[in-house]
Amino acid sequence: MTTATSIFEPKPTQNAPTRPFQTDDARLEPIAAKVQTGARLDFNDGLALYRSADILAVGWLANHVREKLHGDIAYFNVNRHINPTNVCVAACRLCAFGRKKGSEGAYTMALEQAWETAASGCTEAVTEFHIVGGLHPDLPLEYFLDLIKGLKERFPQVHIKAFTMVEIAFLARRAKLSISETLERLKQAGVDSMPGGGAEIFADRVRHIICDHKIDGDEWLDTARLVHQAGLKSNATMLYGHIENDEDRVDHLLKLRALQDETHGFQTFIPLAFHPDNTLLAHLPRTTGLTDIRQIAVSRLLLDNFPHIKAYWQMMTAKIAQISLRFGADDIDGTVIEEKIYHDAGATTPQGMRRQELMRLITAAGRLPVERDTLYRAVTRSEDTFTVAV
Ligand code: V47
Repeated sequence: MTTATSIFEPKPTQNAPTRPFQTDDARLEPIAAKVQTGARLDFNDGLALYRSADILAVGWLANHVREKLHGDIAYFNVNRHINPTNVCVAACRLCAFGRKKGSEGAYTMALEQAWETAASGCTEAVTEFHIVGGLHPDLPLEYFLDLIKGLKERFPQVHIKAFTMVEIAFLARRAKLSISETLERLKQAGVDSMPGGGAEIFADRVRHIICDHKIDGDEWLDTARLVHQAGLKSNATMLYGHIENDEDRVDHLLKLRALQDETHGFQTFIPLAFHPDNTLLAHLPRTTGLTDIRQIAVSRLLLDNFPHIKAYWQMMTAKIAQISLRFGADDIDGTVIEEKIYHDAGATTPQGMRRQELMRLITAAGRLPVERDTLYRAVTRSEDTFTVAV
């Protein structure tokens, strides 16, 4: 057993940048001054970071903040994704995963099947189940409560990170309960924290086009506030690389930052690159490596109150995730084992990655791999069991 340390304690780094900050882009100079003195960046700073041609200078600044917070540490976890159903009433243009009830490819797991899925395909003891799915028109809240209770009975040591703000709001409405009552029921069943999906882009103009039938941006934020007030941690995401502009992205990040000032309930921010294949926006091009790396860096710089920035390897590819560890990210996510949302939308990354391979990627980036649990406590392993530092 070890002891957890504060995220915000300065950590030592063997790779501290020896070069002073340099740039040809005069717009970055005042931003660099703010970053180096720990002052908060504003909306226009965010725009300048998105628009600067000097990606190395933007990366230098993000890396500076990242190393101040985490030194050389880069986190990963041993997790399993479970998607109990892809049946969804929302029909979002951005999504290739959701299916109408009864249509080809639609599935809903029986509870036994979901529990078997949880146990399958992994040879390493997972510390987290990541559970998200579609907005099913008929499944009652009890199905999800039984799913979680059954998982807790079978895998009491595994942290359950389940249901996006969108799913929670939908379940509450169907069960005719308030969000807080629904959260209480989910907590009692065994949900330990919430993932960050469904945030997409908060700006109404964009949201109306990419995910018209989901809760709006304010409702997503209000639900997250209630999650945090219920004593649960959550993550936050932003879907970029579709029809949004720089202003929409800065607006999204600053809204998350404002809520975090209020609740301190977010753990990790995960920028998600739009994958267009098999969606109603399939004509859009994919993001490039440079866009993805810049998004990581700008997120690290604007979200000064978020402890962690995750470069989700399955969405970014392992290679871009690895480079991101020097552009602001301190986490590459986990073993995953089975991924559907990105693979339905054309991802070519493997379905999962072994623990050893995640560690190799991190080490090769000159970082120190630390296995974490969902709450960022260090995990130590012997054979097939693990201990979490408390
Ligand atoms: O909510 C859906 C996005 C999210 C597409 O919290 C798409 O630790 C790109 O939220 N192209 C689900 N993105 C994934 C997610 C997540 C992943 C890993 C870790 C965590 C965490 C959260 O994926 C959805 C939506 O925002 N999404 N379709 C698509 N075609």
